[in-house]
Amino acid sequence: MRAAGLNAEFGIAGSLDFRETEHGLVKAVISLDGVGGEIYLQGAQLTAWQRPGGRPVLFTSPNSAFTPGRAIRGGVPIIFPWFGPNASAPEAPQHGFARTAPWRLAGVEAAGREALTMTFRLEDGDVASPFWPEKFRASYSVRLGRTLALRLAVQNLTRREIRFEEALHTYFAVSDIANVAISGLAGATFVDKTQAGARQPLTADPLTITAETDSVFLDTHRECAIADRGWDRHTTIAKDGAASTVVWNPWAGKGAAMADLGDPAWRHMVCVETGNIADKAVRLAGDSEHAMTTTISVGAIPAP
Ligand code: TA6
Repeated sequence: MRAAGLNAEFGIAGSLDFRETEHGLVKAVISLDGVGGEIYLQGAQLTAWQRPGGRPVLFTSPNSAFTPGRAIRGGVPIIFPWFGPNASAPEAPQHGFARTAPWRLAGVEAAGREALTMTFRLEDGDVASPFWPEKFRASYSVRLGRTLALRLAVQNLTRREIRFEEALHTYFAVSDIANVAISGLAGATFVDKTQAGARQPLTADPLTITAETDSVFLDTHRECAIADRGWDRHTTIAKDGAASTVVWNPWAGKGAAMADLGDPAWRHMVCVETGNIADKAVRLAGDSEHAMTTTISVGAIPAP
């Protein structure tokens, strides 16, 4: 549905407006009391979230493409139904089809001007993927307020078990990657994708980033936090129904070479992703549903 139709059905004067972009995408612009955000219908991709008087919490690359069928570099890409390359189909798109798929807006619920919840739907018929031809219904809700709550639920519409990976691939804005310390992962085993997938426990506490970092923590259920001493910002990432956490920054070489990221943009983002990946992929029984949630809160760095 295009912007005019969405405004007629879901628009809320002064709070929720749908717009066509110059390259033919449709986005929702949310403006509440001090809280703002943007969500593209393509991929149901949240690309901006601001809090009262605060800097943007999410990072979206100034060099990102915003064209139909191209993944937007930033915000919260929905990774589903596989993470990374598709092991059985090298020609399949990296990170699955959900982040470039045409999600449908199913509902909007406003809590005055404090918060707004938008719910999106995607079904197998919307994508007809040859790489994962399962019958499914995905529902994704975004609650924008002073905190951000994201929920991805997948229904198995078949009568047999299906397997899928998933992640909310969140890009956090940071003052500079050198100012960042990530807590909540110490002692957890991670797959180091910069070291050919070697598995080792994280000994550093907190995790700081001084080189390319692409770490998949397969079995962590704890809350993580990003402390950014450059902005005196403490971002808490709580989760439920998600066993894996990924920490990624491409660093100088890869970051500068990415046309939709570049230098110095790579210095101003870190991904801390919530998901169910590899060994922790979801194995969902027939006629059942799995839900994963993440709740993101922002405050000042607590006194030691
Ligand atoms: O989550 C980290 C990662 O898997 C990295 O390996 C890197 O590929 C990143 O995702 C971005 O992937 P993309 O397909 O968006 O360029």
